[in-house]
Amino acid sequence: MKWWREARFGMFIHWGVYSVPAGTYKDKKIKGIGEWIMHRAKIPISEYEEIAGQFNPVKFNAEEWVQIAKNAGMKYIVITSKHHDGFCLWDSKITRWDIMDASPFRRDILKELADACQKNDIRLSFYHSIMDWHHPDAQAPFYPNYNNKKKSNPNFPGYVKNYLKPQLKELLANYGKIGILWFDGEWIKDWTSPMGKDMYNYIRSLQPEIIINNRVDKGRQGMSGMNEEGNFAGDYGTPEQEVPATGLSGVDWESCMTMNKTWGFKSFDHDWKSSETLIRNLVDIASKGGNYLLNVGPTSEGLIPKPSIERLEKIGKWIKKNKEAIYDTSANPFKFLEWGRCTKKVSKESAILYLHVFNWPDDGRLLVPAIKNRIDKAYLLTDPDKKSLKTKVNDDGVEIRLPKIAPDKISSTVVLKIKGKLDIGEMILSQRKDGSIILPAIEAKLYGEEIKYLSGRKRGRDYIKFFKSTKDWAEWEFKVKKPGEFNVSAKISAKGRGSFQLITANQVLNGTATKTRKDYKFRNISLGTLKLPSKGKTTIKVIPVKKGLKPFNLNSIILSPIQ
Ligand code: FHN
Repeated sequence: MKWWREARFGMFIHWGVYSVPAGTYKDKKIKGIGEWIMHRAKIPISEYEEIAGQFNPVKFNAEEWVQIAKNAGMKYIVITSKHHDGFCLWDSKITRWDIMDASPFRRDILKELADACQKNDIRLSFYHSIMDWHHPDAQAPFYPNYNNKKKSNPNFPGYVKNYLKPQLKELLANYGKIGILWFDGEWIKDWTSPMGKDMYNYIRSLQPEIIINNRVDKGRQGMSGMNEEGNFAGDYGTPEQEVPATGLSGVDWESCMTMNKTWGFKSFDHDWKSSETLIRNLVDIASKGGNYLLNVGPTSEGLIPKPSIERLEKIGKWIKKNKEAIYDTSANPFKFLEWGRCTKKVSKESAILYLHVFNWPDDGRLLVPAIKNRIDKAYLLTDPDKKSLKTKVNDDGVEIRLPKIAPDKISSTVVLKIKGKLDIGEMILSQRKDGSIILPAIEAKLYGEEIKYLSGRKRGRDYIKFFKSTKDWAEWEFKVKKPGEFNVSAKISAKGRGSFQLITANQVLNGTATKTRKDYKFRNISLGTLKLPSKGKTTIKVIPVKKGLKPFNLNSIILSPIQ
């Protein structure tokens, strides 16, 4: 895993026949991700094969794509050798449903890409779908519901033995050393965990050093990559379209994300994430010890969409200046940082912390909490002279004096070199500079049988799930630096009305959770005002109060100072 852990950043490419309709079928805009159009638009296989007859990406230039990835700072490429529609982007001897026989293009795309990757020292990897909507022994007979989770095809084992495995053998025998086999489509009824384990061993037998993701087995939905028996499957976890709130501890993991809303090209999906979001995603993921697999969906002409190229160029510019703080770094030792993120490089006798400052402090003071080491030096990574920044140790940690203007408005890197083995003291939540106190779900101590913290899944799940029991409660300990009176609110989502209390040493506030649209659509519930009269450690407790209440989800408690 060494090269993979050092790489931190890769390009995902979803490309195939689906880029021809590009989201539109019979003049209708089809909802959902573009590469699923065959299923969502219920396209009969014969019709879909005619569409393949129009797939002629004459502007495809492998060298160009690899240069775009390389200049963006990406170290590996994962391309869909075969997505769910079964169409093969390489010259397969096992089927005519491939780029050589079913399209006018008649060039081996993966071969051209493999050569370009080899030339540019980029690791080529294959995304390969276990689910296959075109093969008669797989899901084809389930038309029009190609993604049928209830039905089994009695011939599926034959598909695995005589089609899936031989094709993977072609891919691992003819295109050089492959970095990762990125399985997908493992959720179907026909695919079992024993098949996954057998497949893992089979792939490993073909290329002993290849990395295999956890979707070779079942159960990746847990995002911890644990399979149904609760064992870790494959070599790394694959959270999708989200960053687990605290990373996935103890395992390697990679967040795969789109740049707009679709993996495969859709002509009318212009909902592009900003370069700021993409760069901060990269930093956030690296700070939690993960890799970022960022997707492009090329057009039917073979071009990466211009908005994708523009963003990748901006990411590349940022990485060029900050690469030391991303590649070959490891997860940060802090639980939370008010101003940004942190990555690190540690050795026995010293450590370097890379402080990624998103919110540059107006007063020029950056607090790095809980550090107990002596500071060797602090400087701006992009300062060619590495001019030392003033540092001051106080009982909250180390304060660094920064220049007025941030070197980069998206994320500026401050290097903090420390002597000796990294020594982080007790991390206690403390009042922010603006006097506010944020108590996030992730930092609560939970008491009771059913209550639990649910972290990262789709759309940023990050909350304490309160159940019916009034024996459950959540408690935060935090440090008050500026006593006073505060407006108190709770960020809550709920399926119905749920009452609860917020309790401190000498006050009780009542709140009622009201129904919200979705679990992850939080609403700020005002709870009234609270006096925190003295400095130092304070505890707040939140407890449900009514029997039979509807479960509610608590994302955070916010105390805003009343000026
Ligand atoms: O169904 C696929 C989808 O088309 C896309 O390939 C994503 C990328 O990780 N994986 C599956 C959905 O989880």
